[in-house]
Amino acid sequence: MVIRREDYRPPAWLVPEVRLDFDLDAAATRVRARLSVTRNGADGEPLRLDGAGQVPLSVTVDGVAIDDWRLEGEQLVVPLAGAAHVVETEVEIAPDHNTQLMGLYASGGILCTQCEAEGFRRITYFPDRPDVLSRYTVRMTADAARYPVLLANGDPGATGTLDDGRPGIRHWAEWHDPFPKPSYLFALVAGDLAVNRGSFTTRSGRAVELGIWVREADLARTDHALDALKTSMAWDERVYGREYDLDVFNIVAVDDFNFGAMENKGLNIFNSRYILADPDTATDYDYDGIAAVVAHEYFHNWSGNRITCRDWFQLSLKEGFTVYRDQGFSADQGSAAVKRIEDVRTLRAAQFPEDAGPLAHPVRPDAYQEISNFYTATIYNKGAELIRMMATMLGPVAFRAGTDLYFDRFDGTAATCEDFVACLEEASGVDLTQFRRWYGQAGTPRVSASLSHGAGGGRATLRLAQRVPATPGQPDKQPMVLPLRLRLFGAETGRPLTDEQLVLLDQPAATIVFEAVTERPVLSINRGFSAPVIVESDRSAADLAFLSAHDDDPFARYEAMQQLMLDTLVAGAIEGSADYDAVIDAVANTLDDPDLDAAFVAEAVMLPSEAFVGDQLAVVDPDAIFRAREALRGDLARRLEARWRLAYDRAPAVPYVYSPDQKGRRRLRNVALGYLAASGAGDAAALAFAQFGAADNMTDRQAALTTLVNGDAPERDVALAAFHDRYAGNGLVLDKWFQAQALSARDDTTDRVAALATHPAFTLANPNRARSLIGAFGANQRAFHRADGAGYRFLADQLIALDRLNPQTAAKLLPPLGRWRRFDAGRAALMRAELARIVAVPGLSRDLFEQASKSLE
Ligand code: B3K
Ligand code: ZN
Repeated sequence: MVIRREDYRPPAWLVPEVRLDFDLDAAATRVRARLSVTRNGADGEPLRLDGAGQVPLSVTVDGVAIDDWRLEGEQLVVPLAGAAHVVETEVEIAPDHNTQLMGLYASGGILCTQCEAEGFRRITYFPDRPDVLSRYTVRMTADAARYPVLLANGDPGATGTLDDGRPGIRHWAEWHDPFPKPSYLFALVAGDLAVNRGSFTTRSGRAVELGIWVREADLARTDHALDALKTSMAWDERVYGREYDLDVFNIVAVDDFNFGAMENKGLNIFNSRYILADPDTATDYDYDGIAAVVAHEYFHNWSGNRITCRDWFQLSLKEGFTVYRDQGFSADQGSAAVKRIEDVRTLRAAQFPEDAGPLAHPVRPDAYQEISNFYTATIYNKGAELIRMMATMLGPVAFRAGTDLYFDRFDGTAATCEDFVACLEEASGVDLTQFRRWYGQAGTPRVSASLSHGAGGGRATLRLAQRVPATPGQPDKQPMVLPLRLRLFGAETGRPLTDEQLVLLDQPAATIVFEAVTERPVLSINRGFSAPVIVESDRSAADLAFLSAHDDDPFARYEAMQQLMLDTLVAGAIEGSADYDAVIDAVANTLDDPDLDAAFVAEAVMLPSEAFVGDQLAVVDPDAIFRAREALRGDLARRLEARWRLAYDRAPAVPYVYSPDQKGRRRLRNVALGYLAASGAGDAAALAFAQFGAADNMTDRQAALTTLVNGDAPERDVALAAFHDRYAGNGLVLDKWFQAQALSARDDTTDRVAALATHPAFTLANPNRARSLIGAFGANQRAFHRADGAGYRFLADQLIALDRLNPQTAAKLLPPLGRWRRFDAGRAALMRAELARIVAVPGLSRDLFEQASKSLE
């Protein structure tokens, strides 16, 4: 069934108050729900409550059992006259049979919930839609030994023990959340948990008790998350004027979780990989990710919880804005330039391909079959870019005035993307009428930029044109508003010739004239990646090399280097060889520049991914791309070997501290190690193996392992075995072991991955483990796209098996198979055959069916 945005109707009944009573047990949990309902629509409309899988054991209205209820599909329909009633239902559910990890489920002995988007209906009958906001009171009763800790949303209330004649001691706890919220923000947790406590005093003096709840054995790895939480709380007060509003804020980490984390009001539930860290088991990248996700979920308290979404088509209202907010937070913790580089890389790796493929959809979609499929890079990351563009156009002061207005006006409501844009517009006076097209039109705009310079007159002319490609269901596009930050530099002197200006390209084409340009200008455009577009310019290799050395915008400097590398790799992939000199000189210059910090250098000297090179080609040839990239990599490695050694030695391993400076040094050192291995230097494997053994932290150990896993030195198997044995008890680190092998550049990776799927430690039941092998493999361009189709067959087999357990996670891993249009006829046919095989599976989930069938179209 297709759900359409245009069909939105306000709910017929509201539920201002709800009381839930849980008798918790892993095998059979009883849920009694008491809903105070008030009519919101026309007389005669019955009350419709969503359910999924359960049957009502009893239904009462105003205390009297009724029998005129009926089931329509999974909905419980209760005929009601009048304006207000109390409706009570009782159901029984089985958390330990819940492999979908939606609703109430068990993870390693902990009972926990995940309700967004439509999981609450798997717990109890309810109008499970985000525009029904209720005050919740929750009572949980459970075995005191097995579930000593009982948590829910809001603030804690009464507790007690009871002697009801059942074996063991049972206890109960009540929680009350004074803030009306939609059902998707409901949460409870019951388990044997230890807590790392902290406190935060808000700027108005409210004392908040913080708690990070984990298994006792993991307690020592929770300090970083707790620090990140406190830093986030202070940041949101300072930057957005947002203060926390309850007396407690709890976070629980569980091992089985479908995505990163969930912003349930006052009780965030996290995938343990975004909480647990110590130097021995987590990389710098993991530390960054933890801080970003802790901040993201915390920021949702305002952008998502205090103001939620009217319907799921508005998902980017909370997700795009909250990603923008967490990006700003992370940028403030270290190098803003490097953070921007990382965010743009993510956008290009995940969102651009989505926008160019069969699953392309606007930031505010028009229709869906399964909402879980729309938690995408487009909603999240492109959504954040839309906010960023508006912030750029308004400037910081007006943007903040706009967000203040939004938070003030819509607090306590379920709002729309339009509401948000209208607030920015009203507070700033900037007309965003045409900008709104960004919400409705899918596809990545392409901008062509051509700069000419009249010989004598000193006049430079910049010709810009935009084109938005057709996407499924949207053949014709209107021109967008593209905010392009640009500046000209003098090719001879290296000096800026103009100030930076913000050009709003809102027509199909525009010409910009610069007077009195006294030397040949070089164009720096889309600085800071001010618009999420693809720029096609006619800049020469020499001009790109020039910008990579002279641009004063660090992102533009990085971008020039990337473009230079990309052009070289594309030429190499198409022609079989290319001139590497410009890249080699530019990389040497960057390595030699004493003014650049290590983190930036590391980013700048890394080659674009194989996938990104493929995105530039009319027909992707994974083998040719791999060869071209290895050739350039090898040449860079050999011709600059002395410099890589210097870079490696200049950043000696020191006792681990997670700080921006040390992180950057480790990154550069490990990039240098990778190049040394690519140079074929006789000592490279020994160097990597020595680093693997001596490292006092996971960043260096994993980098060394990755280097070895990509090669065939004898140290490879020794390191893999040692790593496995050392971390056999740590699931999150074992994920790294699987992932390193799934991403390996070796020829035999496809077969090895298939063998790893039968390893005793591999399981599809844990989403992190499934992603570490199958998800990583789908991203391995050469191994996945092996010409005989073995990679496609493997992925399809795994997805079909995973779909029976966990449709949501299976559907997330499908997109690599849907890119068949980008490949040669042979591969395309093999990919389509696997998609067709998936679609034909009897009893396939709606999740996987939607993704696979759309991918076939
Ligand atoms: N809002 C959740 C994501 C829920 C995904 C449901 N399929 C986490 C987040 O974005 O913060
Ligand atoms: Zn979010």
